[in-house]
Amino acid sequence: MFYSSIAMNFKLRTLMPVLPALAGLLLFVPTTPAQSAPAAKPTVADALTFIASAEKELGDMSVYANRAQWVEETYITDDTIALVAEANDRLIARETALIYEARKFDGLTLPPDARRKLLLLKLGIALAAPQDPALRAETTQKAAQLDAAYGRGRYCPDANPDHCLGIDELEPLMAQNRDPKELAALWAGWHAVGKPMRGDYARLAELSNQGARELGYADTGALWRSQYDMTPEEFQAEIERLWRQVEPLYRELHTYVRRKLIEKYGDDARRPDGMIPGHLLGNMWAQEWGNIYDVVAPPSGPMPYDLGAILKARNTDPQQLVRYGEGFYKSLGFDPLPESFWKRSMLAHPRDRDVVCHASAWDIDNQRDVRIKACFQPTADDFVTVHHELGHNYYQMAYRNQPYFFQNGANDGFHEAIGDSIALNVTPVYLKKLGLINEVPPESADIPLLLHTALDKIAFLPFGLLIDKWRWQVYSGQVTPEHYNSAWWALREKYQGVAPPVARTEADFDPGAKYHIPGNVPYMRYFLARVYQFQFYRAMCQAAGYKGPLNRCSVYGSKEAGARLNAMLAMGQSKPWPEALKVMTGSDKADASAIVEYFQPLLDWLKEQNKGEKEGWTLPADPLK
Ligand code: X8Z
Ligand code: ZN
Repeated sequence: MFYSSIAMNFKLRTLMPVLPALAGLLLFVPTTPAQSAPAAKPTVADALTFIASAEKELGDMSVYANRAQWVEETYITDDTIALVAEANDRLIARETALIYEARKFDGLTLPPDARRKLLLLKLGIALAAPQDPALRAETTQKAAQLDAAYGRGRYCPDANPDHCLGIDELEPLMAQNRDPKELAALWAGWHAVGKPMRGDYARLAELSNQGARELGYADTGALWRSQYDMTPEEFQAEIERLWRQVEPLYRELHTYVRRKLIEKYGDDARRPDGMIPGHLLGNMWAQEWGNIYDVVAPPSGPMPYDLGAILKARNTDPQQLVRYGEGFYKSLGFDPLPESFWKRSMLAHPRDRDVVCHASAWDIDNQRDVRIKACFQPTADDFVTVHHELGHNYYQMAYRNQPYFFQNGANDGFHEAIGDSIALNVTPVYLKKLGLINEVPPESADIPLLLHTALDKIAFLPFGLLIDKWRWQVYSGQVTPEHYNSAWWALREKYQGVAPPVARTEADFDPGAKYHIPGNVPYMRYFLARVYQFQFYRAMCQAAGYKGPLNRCSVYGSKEAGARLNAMLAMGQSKPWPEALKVMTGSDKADASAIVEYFQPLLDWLKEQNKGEKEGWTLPADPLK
């Protein structure tokens, strides 16, 4: 299984009461000989045998599909695209058939683990495909082609075909360039990669919706929202509850950053509606803003150190970057990464072929063949990404002794939160231990450090929320293909208060320029993870016996914190996520109080800075109304 790509989604399973809609599945049960003769009523023993054999079969098939996808994403050719589509086609076909077959055990009283495994089997398919073999093949081909189209995406400045840039090269430019015209050109150049995807994306949405409906869901969005041990409606309410808790922090940050950008860029940053132009925030998608710290820093608070510059000056290579991350996990008591990790991972952009650079963590054999695929650069962003990806790999290794159906995160947001909760421990004290900085800055540097972290963590929240709000609208049919781009921007404007730097029309398909859309990776997990990671981090700090302001805690070297974390990781998906959360934090409720506590000193400071400043922005009329 791998985080993140298409086939990974097959293992996104969680405990849910069987949806009433699944009763409709009877209509689709393929005719088998057993149905023509009166079949003996299945027994509990039959169910256990079925589960054991389904686990073995799907486990074996997943290894093959993982290998195919690994080869494709690290060597994109028309042949590898075809191979991965075929492997996924076979896997979806078998999984779908097993889902139907499992229905015959519905009336039985099974042991709790067996019942959960059957539920996870039934609910855990994220790229649903129609039963019809031709349509299923079209689904997996479209999915593989879109993923590859993103990987192959390039921007060639001045239309010079000899000088083309991939996203791994564009990202550092977006981070460092401070010329609004050049930034707008980089932004528009990369966003053009989405354009040709629109038709394929619309077709894939149609096909996966058909597959979801055949399985008894309203649409693919409803299928995705069913993965959280609660009904899709309860999940939506949960998301809104968390957003309400954190939205005030975002609005304060937005107000402050907008003023600072206007101070620096003047009319290039000023808009009558109060929104921020999306190319000035140091990130291609304006999803994390830490890279423009220098632009928004208070005069009294330059960043005490520039981690990116330090890594660069030391010529830190991708392997060394990962060694730093591994060192943290080892200090908590986790094993070193297996030798095969170093041999088989792809940590840098190979010079001679197309690859999917977007970072992901893989578990090829559901045992210890874990890997990272990334095009790491010596930047502060990638320092965090290393910890993020290793969080996936250590989760995968921690639950490897679980039965196959339980080898997954408690929910997908947990999987995304682990590595980030570790990265929160990268404090000045820790960096000094690594020898990356010489002096620990005084406590007066807390506000600059918190502001820097908030630019990444808080700025991300509305972005994390809106990506799947858009997809849910697409899947439900509320947004049709001719409104894809305007609906995308309506959400970006509403939640982020961020506007496109150049005019957009329906000739553009800007969602395609964000990996997870062509890559078919659900995104609400990252919103959840932003909340969970502070809960996990606070719990680790408590386990380590830390007392003091949360933002200064680092659990480096604490075996107690490691044991607490490992207890949750080792459970995999064997229990509903609230139980896993309880093991880690003592509470079974997702709760933004930890993130609020962490940033409270900054929030007070921002309110002070924003005095007299008009907060918020106005929206244009809704294009759909
Ligand atoms: O996609 C990722 C990881 C791989 S699961 C690098 N992230 C999201 C993104 O880049 O958009 C991590 C943060 C959000
Ligand atoms: Zn991730």
